[in-house]
Amino acid sequence: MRTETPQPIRLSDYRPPAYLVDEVHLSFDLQPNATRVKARLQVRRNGDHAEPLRFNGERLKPVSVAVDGRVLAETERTIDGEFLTIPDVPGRFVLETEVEIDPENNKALEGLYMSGGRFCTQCEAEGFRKITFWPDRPDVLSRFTVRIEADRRFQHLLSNGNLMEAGDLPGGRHYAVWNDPFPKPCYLFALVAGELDVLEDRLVTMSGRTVELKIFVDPGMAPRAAYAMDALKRSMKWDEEAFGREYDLDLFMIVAVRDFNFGAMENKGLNIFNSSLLLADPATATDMDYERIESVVAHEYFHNWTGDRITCRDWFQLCLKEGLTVFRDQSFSGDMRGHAVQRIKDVKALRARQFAEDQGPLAHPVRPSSYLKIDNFYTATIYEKGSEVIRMLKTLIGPEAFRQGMDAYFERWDGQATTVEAFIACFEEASGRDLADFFAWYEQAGTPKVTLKSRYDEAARTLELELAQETPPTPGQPTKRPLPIPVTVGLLDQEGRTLAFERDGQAVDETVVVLDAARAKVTLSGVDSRPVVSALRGFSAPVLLETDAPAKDRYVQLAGDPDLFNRWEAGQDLARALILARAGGKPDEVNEERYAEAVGRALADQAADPAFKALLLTLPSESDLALAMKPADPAALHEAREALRVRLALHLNGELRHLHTGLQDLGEFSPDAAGAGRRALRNAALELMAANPRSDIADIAEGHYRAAANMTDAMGGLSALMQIGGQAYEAALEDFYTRWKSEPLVIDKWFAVQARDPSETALGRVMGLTAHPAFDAKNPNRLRALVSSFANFNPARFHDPSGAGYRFLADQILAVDGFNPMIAARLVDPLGGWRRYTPELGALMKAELQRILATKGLSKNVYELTSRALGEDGGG
Ligand code: B3K
Ligand code: ZN
Repeated sequence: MRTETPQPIRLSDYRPPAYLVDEVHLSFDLQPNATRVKARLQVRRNGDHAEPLRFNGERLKPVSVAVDGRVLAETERTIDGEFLTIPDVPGRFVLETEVEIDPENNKALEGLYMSGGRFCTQCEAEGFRKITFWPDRPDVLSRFTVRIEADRRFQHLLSNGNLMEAGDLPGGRHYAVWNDPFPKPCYLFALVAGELDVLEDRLVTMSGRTVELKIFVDPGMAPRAAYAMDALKRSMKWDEEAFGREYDLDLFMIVAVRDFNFGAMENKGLNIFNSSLLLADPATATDMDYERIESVVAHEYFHNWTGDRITCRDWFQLCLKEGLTVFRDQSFSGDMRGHAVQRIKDVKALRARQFAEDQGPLAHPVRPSSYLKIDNFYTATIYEKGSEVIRMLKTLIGPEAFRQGMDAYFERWDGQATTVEAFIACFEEASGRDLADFFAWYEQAGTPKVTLKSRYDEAARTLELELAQETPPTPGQPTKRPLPIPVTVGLLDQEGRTLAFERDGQAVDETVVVLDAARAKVTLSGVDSRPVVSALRGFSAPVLLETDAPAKDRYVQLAGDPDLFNRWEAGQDLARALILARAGGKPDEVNEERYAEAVGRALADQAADPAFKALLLTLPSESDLALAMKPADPAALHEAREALRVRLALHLNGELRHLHTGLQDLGEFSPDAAGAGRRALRNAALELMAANPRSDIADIAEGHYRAAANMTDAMGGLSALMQIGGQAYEAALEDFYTRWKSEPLVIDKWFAVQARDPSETALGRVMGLTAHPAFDAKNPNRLRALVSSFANFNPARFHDPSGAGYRFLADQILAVDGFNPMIAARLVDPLGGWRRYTPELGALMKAELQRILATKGLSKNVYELTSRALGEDGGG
């Protein structure tokens, strides 16, 4: 057990940096096991104080430290594994340090490390301190010049900014010098060195400047970067049009690496990507991969303004760049692929991850107020809920004021590190509104529950809406205040036609009701007939909505609510209620049948987009359902959900087969939204057909797999076969492996599909796969494919009543924590919700958390999440 309890960092303790670094010259002599880093910093005392200089530095082997050219004796400075401290320094001086680091043995993948024989870096949030001594905090902005020297087999030598100089050196070595004219925090520093192929293109910006675009990838992979390049160009143009933001350097580079802790990183002018989010061709990538590549390329590019040009004052302000940039990438994807479908997908992700977070021990506000390891706060709340908050802001003040506020923000804060308060102030000025109440969205954790009751008065032709809100307590926040919640409302008549009404004397089809107190009443007039209320259209606020509307209203909405989000939502609500009823021992067969019929009618709608229909066909996920069942019983939910799937499959047999045959892709593959939508619907049809117990279904699935001309269809076939099981599945798995064994990204999919198998034998299989020669826990993609997929997407088996699924996960966490704490900590989450499950399961989950916490030498990352999950702060 730990002997000392790590101390949290608090927002209220923020102090400006004691020393600033205006300029730095870094010089790297790259050797896999012994890289030398020389740093020459122009340091300046910030303010009038006599504090010693204290710079971060971890896992650095010091060689020398000099102030203004004089090497300090060991008695004149302290280096303790966390800090370099120099008690006595002048007001302005040059600090020169030299250290040695070991990239080859850096398996935490933070700082400078090696992936696939190449050097690369990851510095956000606190990795730069593993490269050199530095005030490693985002509010120290410096101009970087970087010299890289290496053996010539490391063919490309890359860093941020513009290439100033390059050439050969004696002894088979070469060098390059880079300069980044934009001051930046050290977390945006990047370096890459190695043998890479490059895909090049260029783009003329809105002011007529030509920007060189280069994507560096593993040798032979350049053609697979074509889609990312296309997405990059579209993103650059979109940011000019939607936000007036132009790219600022002459060169923009992206590098793909195989070993990366998360998706991608927005280093200034040199984005580094997990190769899974960059490389795609029809044979090896699914439509979902294409979609994610497009959105992540956009996200990292958009950071150039929201993150790089304007950064965060401290890590508590993380949502300032992340929530805002997610909002920007979601808007972009909506423009590219259709707003309704995009919105549904975004809300599904929000509910699955963020709502779950809010219901667990790790619930925290969009702007948290304390942490142990900032790595643990790259959460769905900061990202996804952070984006929802911006979206509500735009709804509340309107698009013009929103754009004006953004313009003011870019203008005022360019080149600086700032806060959420400063950001919101720009919108207060632009809209002339007091946003003090709105700010509570940043400070209060938890998902508000909104209830809506409606009363129609036929004689007066009025509809009274009575709204109320309540946010349940979250750890550390026992009482909650009301938030301003925009609820977009429209009305339908009983036939599903739009019903116009009046609000404050104005005739409208839709209105935004702002619920800004615990309860409120609003009266809509001119309502000609008893309406169906379509509320929270487009999911206008991240809340749980409960209404007193009868189920029949949902059927009207499912048949034709013009708000496609609510049309989809109506189907999900109906399905959720039926599954929960069955899981609770009260199956409602009549309405199950009615629901199947309604889905059939919705599928027949010729006007509806296939991508939308694919979403209609998919039932709420088991983890979504688990949030609605108290206490959650994953086995009962799995069975009940399967039962509804079987009913749908039987009832819609004809339609599904028809879709499956009719939507076959005959022409050339196109990754665009239209092509992807058709494939999504065809694969969703197959997925549902797989629930049909009839024997010819296995043949159809096998045929689908064998005939697949692209990875989307191959995976559609393989996962349908996985559900059916048996010989055909085993044969397909073997075929798939043999065919793709030299393609790591495809083999990740092979692991993931097996991890999601809900059949009884799957846990044994998953455990066996950890010994497979292709399994490598040191590669985060591979680990995620097997272990996270199992724990997050296979509730039926993860929650095995024996507790074996939990034990497996805890063993993995402990093993991975030995070399990669950031990744180990991400695996804790599935155990964190133990209080939401049946007492038997909860106790088994808790026991595994306790076993983890009792382990010696635990990282701060895993310690923080485990102790919080247990509701303890120390663990003794
Ligand atoms: N800013 C990075 C995330 C860094 C995570 C560090 N643990 C990628 C992104 O959000 O764009
Ligand atoms: Zn980001």
